[in-house]
Amino acid sequence: MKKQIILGLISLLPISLVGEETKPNIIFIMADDLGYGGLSCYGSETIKTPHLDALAATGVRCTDFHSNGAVCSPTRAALMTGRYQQRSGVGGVITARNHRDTGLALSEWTMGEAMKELGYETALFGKWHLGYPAKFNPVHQGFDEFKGFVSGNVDYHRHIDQEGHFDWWKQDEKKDEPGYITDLITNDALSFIDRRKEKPFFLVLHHGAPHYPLQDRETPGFRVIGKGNRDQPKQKVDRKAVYAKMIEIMDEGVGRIVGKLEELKLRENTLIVFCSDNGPAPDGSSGGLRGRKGQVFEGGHRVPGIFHWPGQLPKGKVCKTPILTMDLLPTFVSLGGGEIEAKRKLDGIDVTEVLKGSVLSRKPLFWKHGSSSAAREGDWKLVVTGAKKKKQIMLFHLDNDRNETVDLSSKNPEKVSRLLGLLESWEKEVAVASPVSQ
Ligand SMILES: [Ca+2]
Repeated sequence: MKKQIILGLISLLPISLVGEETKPNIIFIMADDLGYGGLSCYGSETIKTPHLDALAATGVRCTDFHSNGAVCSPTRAALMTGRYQQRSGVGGVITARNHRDTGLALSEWTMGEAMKELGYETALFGKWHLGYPAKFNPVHQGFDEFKGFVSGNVDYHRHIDQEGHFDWWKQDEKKDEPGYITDLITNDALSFIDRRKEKPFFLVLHHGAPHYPLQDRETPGFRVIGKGNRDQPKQKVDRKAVYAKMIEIMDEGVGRIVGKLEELKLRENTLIVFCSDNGPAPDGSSGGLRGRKGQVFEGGHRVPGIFHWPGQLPKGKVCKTPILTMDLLPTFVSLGGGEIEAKRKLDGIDVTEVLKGSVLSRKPLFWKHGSSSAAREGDWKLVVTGAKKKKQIMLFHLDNDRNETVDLSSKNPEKVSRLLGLLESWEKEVAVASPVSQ
């Protein structure tokens, strides 16, 4: 019986391998709370990121790339589902204190499952933040391998979350190992590439950097199990220097991964994508944009976005078309030779041709965080902040005023009215949580 099964598998192999040699490997790297101004290729004068700069200089550097959320979990839900995060019920942070039993529904069709269906070897290393119990683990959402943490942040050395829970996992079991998490994530990536290089692979790296706590390789661990402790006392850390170092160590990891691909002669057939999950916390830089993490002004969601694939994507191009996190799933599926079935009803779109230089006029785009929300159509952006008596409505024209300094609402009442209408319709539509059809 066993022999028959093995023979059966062997006879199927040539068929299943058809096309696989031409599929690109995809490596997706996401920083945590890295603002628009957080890399040297996006204007930082104090943080040196030569490896990401090189990818930007010889690939596509997006100046209008946006996280779907203004905070962590929502952006990750949009990334995994290819839809506005409200549709999967993850409109806010899945907090370590109050949401320990919830997570992204297993009935959602995720990016991991999509790529698995296309024959990819899949892994996610680093931050998940889409559910604490083992049943919500990435290995149950299409990823062959998971190593990392499931909360919003851990002590970079002791791997303890801000509520005092130990939080380092191998697959869906808690298992510790020594190391600084940014290095562990890079090391796991290198090991995965070595082990899985014979087949097309889809590798997701969700760094903790530069989210608090501010710790580089030398900053001692401080959290203890059983005791909530968000960030170390400010006076004990040179915050500016450590913050820069955290990003530079992540960049060094990008360099090691590119080096590994070159060593294995995989560079030509590998797409590397880099972005952030939301705007900066107070230690970071929005590059002059208004607002920061947790806000729907540009600073809260316009982030670095870099795409690099030698010979396939333009070299040294600046892409000015809006791209959102939710576009990555359909784009990766398309590059992997698949098609999105109509029944999925994704909000994200395949942006491959946009990255190659096509001009695209997008449907209106929306952001929502708490009682604040925003709608964008072309270069017009409506921002609504506060609730009831504190409600404030602003209108900006991003082409002339990317930093949202001049409120044009009183001069353009018709535009305000149109965008308000679109926003209200959208809010009603996505408020009904419904898993992607299976
Ligand atoms: Ca974040």
